[in-house]
Formats: sequence, C-alpha cells, structure tokens
Amino acid sequence: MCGIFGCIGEFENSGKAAGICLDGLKALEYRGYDSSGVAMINNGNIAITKSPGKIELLKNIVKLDKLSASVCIGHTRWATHGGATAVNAHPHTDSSNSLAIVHNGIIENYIEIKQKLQTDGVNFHSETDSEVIAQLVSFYYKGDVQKALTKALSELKGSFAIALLHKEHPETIFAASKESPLVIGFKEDFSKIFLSSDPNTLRPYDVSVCFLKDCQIAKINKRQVQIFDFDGVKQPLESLKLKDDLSEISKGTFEHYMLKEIFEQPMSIQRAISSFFGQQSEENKLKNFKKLDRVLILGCGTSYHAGLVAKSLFESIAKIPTDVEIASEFRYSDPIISDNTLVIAISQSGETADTLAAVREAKSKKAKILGLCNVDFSTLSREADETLFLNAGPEIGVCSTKAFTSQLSILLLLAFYLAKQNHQSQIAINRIYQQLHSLPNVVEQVLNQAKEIETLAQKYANFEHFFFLGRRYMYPTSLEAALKLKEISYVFASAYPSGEMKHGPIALVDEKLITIVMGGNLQTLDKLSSNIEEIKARKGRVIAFLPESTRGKISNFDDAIFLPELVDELSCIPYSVAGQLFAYYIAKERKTDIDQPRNLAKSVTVE
Ligand code: F1P
Repeated sequence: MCGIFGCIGEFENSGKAAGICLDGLKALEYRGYDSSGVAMINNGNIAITKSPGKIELLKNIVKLDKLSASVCIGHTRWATHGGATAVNAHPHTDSSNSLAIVHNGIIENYIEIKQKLQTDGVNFHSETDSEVIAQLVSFYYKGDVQKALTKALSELKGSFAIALLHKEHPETIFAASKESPLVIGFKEDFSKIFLSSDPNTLRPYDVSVCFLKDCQIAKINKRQVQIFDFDGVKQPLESLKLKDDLSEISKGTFEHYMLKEIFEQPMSIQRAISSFFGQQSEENKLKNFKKLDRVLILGCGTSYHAGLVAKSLFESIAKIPTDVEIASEFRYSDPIISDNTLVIAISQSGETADTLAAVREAKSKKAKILGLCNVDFSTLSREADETLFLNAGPEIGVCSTKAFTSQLSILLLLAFYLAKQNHQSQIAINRIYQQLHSLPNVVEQVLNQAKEIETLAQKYANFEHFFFLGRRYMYPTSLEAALKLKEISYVFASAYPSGEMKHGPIALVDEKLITIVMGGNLQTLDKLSSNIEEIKARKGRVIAFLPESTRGKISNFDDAIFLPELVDELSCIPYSVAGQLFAYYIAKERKTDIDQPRNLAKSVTVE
C-alpha cells in the first residue's frame, strides 16, 4: 500500500527528473511514509537511493546536483510484508541488478513464486512480496521487457500497480495495473511524461491524463506513450484534461494540519451543504435513485462511522430500512442486494481498497452505486454510477476530521431528499431543517471552547485507557471520538452504546479507567445519567460532554464540557468536533506525530 511516481522527458536542469520524482512522492506521502526510494539509470546501470522513514530523509541523501538522468521512478511505502527497513524499501531489483521495480498492492501468491525461483537458484534480498515481481520479470527476460512483464504478471495473484526500469532500455518506463490506480500525465507534445498513483499530484504540471485500466500495460518512451492489454493488443490512449485546483495546501498559522482542518469545519460544513444543493439541482445526480426500498452503506474507519449515523437518519427521517457494513467484511458475506437497493459507498479519499472491493462486489450484483467522496478523479468517483463530492478541500492530516462532518452534513441532506421521495411528512423534517443552517455557527461556538478542552486534555493525558459511551446518535459519535484518540494519541480507547456497559465492560471500571460520556442525544439523556451513576458507584472517573441546558442539573461527573444544544439528528456534528479537539490536545501533550501517526496512512490501498 503505497504511492508510485515516475517521470521521463526533457527537463531543464540536471537532476530534474529525480527532483520531480521527490516532489511527487512528497505529494503521495499520504499513502504511506514507512520508507521511500527512487531509481534511475546512471552510466548504463540501475542506480537506487532509498531510505527508511519519511521523504524528507530520502531528500537528504539524494544528490540531485550529481544526477543527470531524465528518467526516474520512485515509491513511498506503507509496509505490508517485511518491516520498515532500507532493505525492504522500494525500488527492488533482481539479482543481477538489471532492472528496478516499484509496486503498490499485495502479491498474494508471492511465497509460492519465491520458492519456485529459489529452487531455480535466485537469491532474494528482502522480506517483501514486491521483490518477486523484479525477480520473476528478470527470470523471463530475453531482450523484450514487455513480454517478460506480461508473462510475469499472468502468474501474479492479487492487486498491483507497478513501474519498471530496465538498464538495457534506458529511455523507457514500463507500467502495469490491476485493481490499483495508476495514471499517466503528458504534455501535448509528449515532451514531459509523468506516472502517478494519484492524478491530483500531476496538477502542477498542466498535463492531460490517461488512467491505466485494469490489466493494462503502458510503455512510456521519451515522446511516446503506448498502452497494451495483457495479451499485447494495443489499446487507445484515452485522455482528459485535469481541472485547475487552487486549493491551498499549507498549515497556515496552525501547528498541525489536523488542527487547521478542525478549525476549517464551519466553512467546510457550509460548503458541503451548498454543494449538495448545487450537485442535486444542477446535475440532478440523484435522478437514477428514485424507487428505493432499502439503502446499503459501505465504508471503513471514519467513513463507516458516518454510515452508522446515516442509518439512524435514513430510518427515522426517510423511513427507509438501511444497513451499514464495514466494507472489508461485506465483500465476503455473499450479500443479498435487491433491484431497489441503493448502495452508498463513503470514502474521503475514494481510494480505500476495502471500500472499492466492496463496491465491485455490489456492482457485480447489479447494484447502482452512489459514491460520497472528497477527491476528484478518485477511483471511487470513476467507478460509482454517481458521486456526491464533499468539497471539504484537501484533508492532509491522516486522521479524518472535516471530511467526517462534511459526510454527516451531506448524508443528512440525503435523508431529507429520500424522505421526500418516500412521501414522508415535512413536519419532522422542518424541525431539523430549521437548525441545519445554524450548524456552522454552532461548530464555531465549539471551536471557541478549544482552550477549555485543551485544559481538560492536559489533565487526563497520562491515562492509558479511555471508554466512550453514548446512546442513539451519540454511539457512532463515541466510536468516532475513540478512533481519533487511538489514531493520534496511541492510547487504548473503546466505545460502547452506554446501555451495554452493564452487560460486560463495566468489569473494567476502576480509578484508572476514564469514561467519557457523549450526552448530545436529548431523547436518552436520563438513561445516560443513570449510566454515569453506575460508573461513579464503582470509583470510575467520568468526563461528560453535555448540552448547555443540563448545566447544574447533571453533576455526577468529575469534569464536564457543556456544548451548544441541537436536535438529536444534528448533535453528532458539534460533539464530534469536541471529540476531535480532545484527541488532538491529548496527542499534543503526549508529543506524538499528529499529522502522520505511526503505522497509519491516509489512504489505505490494500485489502
Ligand atoms: C478510511 C480510513 C480513515 C482513517 C484513516 C485510514 O478512509 O479508515 O477513516 O482516518 O485515514 O482510512 P476513506 O475511505 O474515508 O478515505
């Protein structure tokens, strides 16, 4: 699970191809930052520089001023097979150092292939699955790289995007893709050609792009791009022009991207709301989804939590039965999908492999797919029948914040739309609708409480176990708050529907366990208050996030933050913002790598 970047062409300065590759890798770092590396051909030999850790470390050791190569491929890695070491870093070579490959994906039958090659006397150097590709291509090579690559690929099981350099063909990059994105960008006269896992990284170069389709090979020479299928049959070069994107990708005055993105939420929620109306009315993206008897939502991580909130919204507002499935589980569940089921796939990045695999499974059963996504040209947006874009702007922090609240805003509007289609009374809708437009304002008020939340986080930052409790809409809100804490603070955090506490987890309560109750669901507040008593009776410590109106009425907690009050259907938004701030300040106190937490990647491109 990784990012691939490559370039070939007439670049102005010496070292330029490598420099461009390093910039490309930096932009792809969200796909993994365990190690990185670049390969070029120097004086007729493969020259590789690689380093464990982030791109900055690679930049320090690549001697750009000494490099004149006009062809370069590079890789940023999220480790799957083998630790985050220099040996396991890509690019990988064959034993005779005649070629270099970079790979994104997983080769499921790599052990089998490795053993076969070892029997034939091939020596392996790394623990990765990717090295078998390099060794296998080399094993089949008899002067024609494309032939050898095709033969090797036909033996691989799993998903892959690959770029390859061969020292006997120094002016060519070979690339191949199966269930893993790879896009070629080129100037009109083909004077500069690029290869990347993500089209958005090619925006600075003002190029047209061609997405490599499933099971295609590209042969990229100076001034020429040729596409073939795995049988060697030439395919058309279908290209499109990327739109300009002027989105600002800087931290501004904030210490971390995550904090900046938390504070952007009044604006991003407002944008999500207006863009929903725009996308619905101008393009009528929902016209194909009218006769529905069921909704099925797919997603992972934070996007799955947004799906859980949507289930309650769709069922209570639109009265449409709704199921939510963790995408990685859905694929193997032999799902039943009727003709009138709408499948909604939620993914900030639109590249999450589990979600894409689930979408493909649903499509194979003839389901219509509505994508909910933040990234233009992402795989999800290209594979879904329609996509509603969040328009939240780039989310750089690995931990999802503004994308989540934008997802919730759009899902709420979708619930209203479905309610109308399903002829539901407008009275219930109006009650919620009236408060919808106050959301940005309410979130602003929560942000104004950041200092208070920071002080609270400082007090509890040294505890190792946190338990989040909530009922109804506050249960997924609790799951999300616990996930934020796990992702960036590395403390153990779990979430439960508060009624379930007494059915087992209450055994964990002691003075070292911090229970955080999310009290934004007015309908169930009395019950939640009793659950707090049960924890206090067992010497547990309780932090409560409660509606302002309960100040002085509920007091059986150790600490509390009072938040603005909204109808139950909307309160998950301000409470999630409070949860994000709490996790952020705990992580800051614990001095973790907040924007790029250990072991994680923003875009999880393997199953
Ligand atoms: C799903 C997700 C994120 C999480 C992390 C890893 O991403 O689980 O929710 O914060 O970044 O991936 P996506 O499908 O919404 O892009």
